[in-house]
Amino acid sequence: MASKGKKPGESAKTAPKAPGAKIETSYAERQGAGGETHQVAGGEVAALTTAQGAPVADDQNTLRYGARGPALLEDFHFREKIFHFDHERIPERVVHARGYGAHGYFELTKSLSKVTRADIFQRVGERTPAFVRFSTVAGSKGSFDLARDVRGFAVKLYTKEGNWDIVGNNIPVFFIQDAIKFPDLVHSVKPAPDRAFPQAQSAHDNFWDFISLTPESFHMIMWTMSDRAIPRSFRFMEGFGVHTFRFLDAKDRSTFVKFHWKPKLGLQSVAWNEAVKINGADPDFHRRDLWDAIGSGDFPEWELGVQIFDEDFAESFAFDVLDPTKFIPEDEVPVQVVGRLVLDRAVDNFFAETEQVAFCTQNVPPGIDFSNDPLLQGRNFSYLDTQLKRLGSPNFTHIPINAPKCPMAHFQQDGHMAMRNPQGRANYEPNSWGAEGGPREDPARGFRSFAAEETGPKTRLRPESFADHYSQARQFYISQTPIEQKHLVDALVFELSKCERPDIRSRVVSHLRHIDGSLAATVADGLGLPLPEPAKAARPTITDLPPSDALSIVRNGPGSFAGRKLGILVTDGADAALFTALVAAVKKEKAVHEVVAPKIGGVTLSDGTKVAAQQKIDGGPSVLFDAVAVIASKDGATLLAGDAAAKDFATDAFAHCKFIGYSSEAMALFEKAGLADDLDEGCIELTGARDAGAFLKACGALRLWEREARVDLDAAA
Ligand code: HDD
Repeated sequence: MASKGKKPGESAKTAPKAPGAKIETSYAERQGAGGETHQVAGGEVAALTTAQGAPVADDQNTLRYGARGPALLEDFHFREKIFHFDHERIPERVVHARGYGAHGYFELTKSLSKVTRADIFQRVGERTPAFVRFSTVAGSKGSFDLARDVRGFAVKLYTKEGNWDIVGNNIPVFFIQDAIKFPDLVHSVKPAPDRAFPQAQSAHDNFWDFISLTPESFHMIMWTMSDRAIPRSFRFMEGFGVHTFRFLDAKDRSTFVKFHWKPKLGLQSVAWNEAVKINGADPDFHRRDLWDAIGSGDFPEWELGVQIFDEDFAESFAFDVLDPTKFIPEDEVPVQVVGRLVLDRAVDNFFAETEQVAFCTQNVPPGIDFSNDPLLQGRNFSYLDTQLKRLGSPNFTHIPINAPKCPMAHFQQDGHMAMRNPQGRANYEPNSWGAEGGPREDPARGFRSFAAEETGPKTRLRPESFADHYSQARQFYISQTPIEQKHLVDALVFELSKCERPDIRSRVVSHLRHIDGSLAATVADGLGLPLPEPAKAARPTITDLPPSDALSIVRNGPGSFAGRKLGILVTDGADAALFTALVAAVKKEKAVHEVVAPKIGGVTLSDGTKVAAQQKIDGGPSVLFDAVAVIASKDGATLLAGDAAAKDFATDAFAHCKFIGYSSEAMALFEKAGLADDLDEGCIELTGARDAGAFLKACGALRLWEREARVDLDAAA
């Protein structure tokens, strides 16, 4: 198992050397460019070849009659190159098109051998290779990372008894109860078919029209309108298998199980106004974060937790465990931690790995089985089906990222791009070719389904036990801290304000009335809407479900700045001792920093030390950082005070409730930015190097949310 981090840009393999390839002169040299940009002359380097292996002498000019004549069809190198280029794209995923993946491993910390015979859960300390792809759902492949959206959290575990894919999200419930509604849900959120916008967002009529007519979606809506849908990074979000699955023990006895991934660095999200600006400043914010963390050796890590329960619990639970719009509160069935997932290796090639990886919910090893959750049953058809469209061949399992890492033997053969075919004469079974006849069934080790007894008429009927749509939505809402409730209300008001049809806005609020009276009233007020009558409800809301701390992001924060990023805005002549102490304190907290300066060439500090910048102020707004510091000289602060980008740096950090450290000279900037009278306990003056450590400790709270009441009209109201 590889466990060494690969620095971004570092390739695992070096290009193959053509035997004896000694390149005499390069194109650059022939054109008189001196080989400065084409350093191939004279060395032992790989010769450029066609895909058929023929060495290429000239890759800059097509073959033509004379210097100015027509091109020749005979130019096989040109034709092959353009032919291949023309076919580079494959269809993007119909949902979850934008994603980012990394390799790692799962390590078992607690044996589950009593409840499952799954090989991966038998031996404590054993590592299983893993590949994880995070994604947004609605946006296309080139969309921005900080859309308000569910995040996909798909894990492929290459177990010794076959690949196991836990194709989950960062939210433990889903919009719909039956897979037959999935195309409608997705159509509604994707760009409208006539105008092809809006891209990567749910703030539009079609989505809310569908939602307002689909009461079962309202629990999920509470989650997607919460800050869970604008995570700070993949590294700071939870993952959930969503459905109830089954564990099967050695005697095929079954218990139910739900899967959870818990980030080691705690939960964190950004503010909505910040998300909107991040999308402009760095549309790749999340993928860059993952790439940088792995590259710097700060490997992202999650615990695997399981909620295990039996039929008796399922019978006694207030909701149906087969209903994917419901979760089981951790307070009712505790999450037991049984292992850890570590991502320690970036991909070598995005297309080969992240784009071609094919997750399928039906990929389960012996010892794990499905429940009758109707969404899961439908998914088990859809994922296999979609891979054929996307990857173009039933042989997609031959692609290295999808191939199991355990032995495989079967009689499947041929098809497009077949890399493996049965060897020998027998490609069928049973056969009488003895040892040469190929693989045989293994009733003892092989996959066996749980022998559930099923009865009943063939019907299209939603079970009565799925009919409560609001009780858990309410439980989620009342489990949020006041600031999280405010963000949820703000999100609903924002989204519905983008709907053109007042009747859609009103219909949504009519459902909110079943969730929480003040929630509905505040949203109606935010929309300037008379409070509508409550929607017709199939079941009255259960109002005494207890709040659960596990549902709040704020209550599950890290309490430390580890893994976070400080942006330090510096100028020429800034206090060198303070700057150095700040950088040391960042390191001590296991955080990282970036220097933002008026020029990318960096600055010269008070003691003459030169410091390189990672960002020029215009390209490094404070939305890219978890906290900021402004360390300026007197002249430098005057310079910043006259710069709009520097003023935005300060005002945005303040408006997004970030901790701000500053040298006294920076007041000149704050004055011009209109902040001087508002500075609060989250704005910490750094009077000398000794204050750096305390500032970084304060940053561990991540945000001073109390400030929001002073910077937001809606909060003040
Ligand atoms: Fe799905 C992709 C998660 C319901 C059909 N889904 C996809 C991915 C994730 C999820 C994380 C991206 C995998 C990757 O990174 O390649 N989907 C979920 C969750 C659901 C869910 C947690 C509900 C609990 N999905 C769902 C339903 C259907 C699909 C009900 C269809 C009936 N999902 C697909 C798909 C995708 C997909 C069309 C698109 C690309 C792919 O599968 O490989 O088959």
